[in-house]
Amino acid sequence: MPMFLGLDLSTQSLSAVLLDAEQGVIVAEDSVNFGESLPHYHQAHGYDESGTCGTVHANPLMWLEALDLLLGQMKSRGFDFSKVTAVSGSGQQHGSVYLRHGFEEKLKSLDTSQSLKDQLAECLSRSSSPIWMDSSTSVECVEIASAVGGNAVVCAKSGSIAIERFTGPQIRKFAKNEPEAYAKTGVIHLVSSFFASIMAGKSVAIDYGDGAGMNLMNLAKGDWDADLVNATATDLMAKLPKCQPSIEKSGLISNYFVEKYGFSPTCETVIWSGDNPCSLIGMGAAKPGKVVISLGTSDTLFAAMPEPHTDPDGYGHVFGNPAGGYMSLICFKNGSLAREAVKEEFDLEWSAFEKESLLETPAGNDGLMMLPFFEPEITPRVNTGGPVYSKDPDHSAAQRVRAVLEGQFLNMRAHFDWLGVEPESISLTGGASANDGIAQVVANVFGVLVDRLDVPGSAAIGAGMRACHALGGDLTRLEQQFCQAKQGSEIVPESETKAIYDAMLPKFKEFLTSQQSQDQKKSSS
Ligand code: XUL
Repeated sequence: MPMFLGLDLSTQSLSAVLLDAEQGVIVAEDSVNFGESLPHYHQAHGYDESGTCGTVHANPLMWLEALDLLLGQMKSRGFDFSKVTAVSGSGQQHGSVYLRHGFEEKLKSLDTSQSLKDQLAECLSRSSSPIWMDSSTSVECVEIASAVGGNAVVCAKSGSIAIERFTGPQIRKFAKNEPEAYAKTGVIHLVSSFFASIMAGKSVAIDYGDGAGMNLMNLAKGDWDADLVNATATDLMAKLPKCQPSIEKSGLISNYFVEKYGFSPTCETVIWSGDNPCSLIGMGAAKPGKVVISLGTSDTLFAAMPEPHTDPDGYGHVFGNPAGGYMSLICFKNGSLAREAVKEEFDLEWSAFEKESLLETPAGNDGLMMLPFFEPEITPRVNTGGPVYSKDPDHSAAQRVRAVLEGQFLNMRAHFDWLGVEPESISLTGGASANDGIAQVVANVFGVLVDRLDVPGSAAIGAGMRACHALGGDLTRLEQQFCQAKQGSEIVPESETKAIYDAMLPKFKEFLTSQQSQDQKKSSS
């Protein structure tokens, strides 16, 4: 029986799903939450919250400990790893891990009587990993862009302008601020390729999906761009793994996993990709036509792209589509972050976001608009110092709930025109997508049908599907098996609401622009 394991190393947890590609069913799933299961790292939400000036790092040892914990937990629950034909994975995008020369040798000689964390700690040349939430590299972005002739050049080459959370600017900051540690670094991995290397027992490639989120890869060539790499840091080319299509196999699984957890020595490994590229596969959206909104810590909107074209405003990105070709992605930092802030402010349950509760307020919220930027936002780039309201801030909890949701989805509508897609329907994924009230607001604001898939965790499932695809599995068949809309999950837009939101959109854009110019004045004074 062909079984494929998909792992997903996200911001807050490490999850696993096992796909039976014969029967088309998920046979097992399990997860470890970093904050709950590994409290000794003091990273309750998966990252160090004490960073200043936009610095957000996580502890890579926590990720390694989570991998041993998850596999050990699954084994003790009776999971038989010997059935796994191939394994691949998905990682939170942009985050980077800095490893000394000798990392590869260490991987080859791992001792099963010790943990990954204890054995690999000495390989780190930087004790923490900057992650996607880091916005501390504005200076480095300007430096890289001006070195290659401006952001239009960076965007034409890499699919995005120089972006603070992207790996290139993060590497530049490290090389500038800690030159000795940078010099001791033999290889720089993404979160995804770091874990892919652990599984394969050797340093493996970065795929086109996640590699495009670095401001270092030339999208058209599918390889590192010498100008961008040289503009980023000295000797960087020698520290980058290879760049490869997402479908590449990376050899048999490391003996560590065979001996310790009972994987078969013939189990294949497949290179990993980023969480959004993996979700594209897991949502059955690999071919152009489907628009996906993922509601996670950050919210993202993505779709496969027949031809790459870039966002003239510089907020959106073009990545490699793991199934070949390209995908677009727009990331909104204030996703669950903002919804949770409103929930906590009024001490609400998630039921307050459900359909019944939303009936307490009308679509359009009687003209009350909210810019839901509890944290500095990246799409658009604005730091309002907290949420901003178009009317007196003395609102009821119900008004505030509607305001945050309408603000989030109007902001998405305001920033996705460059994709050139008129969605006929939207597929929702991510933790909050199960909530019918939230799904209804998405359907109403965009004026299209919304569906949810029958499976949780599209990134892990996408990773499992990629593992099967790389071993010759048929992607169309896999989509039919694993990416069907859940019966009864469709949410139809309510009549008349489209007209309300069509009228509200220009007002929202105006409100947003006025706040952006206030923010610019503040930061230049
Ligand atoms: C995408 C992005 C986030 C992370 C979250 O550009 O930064 O969606 O991938 O894991």
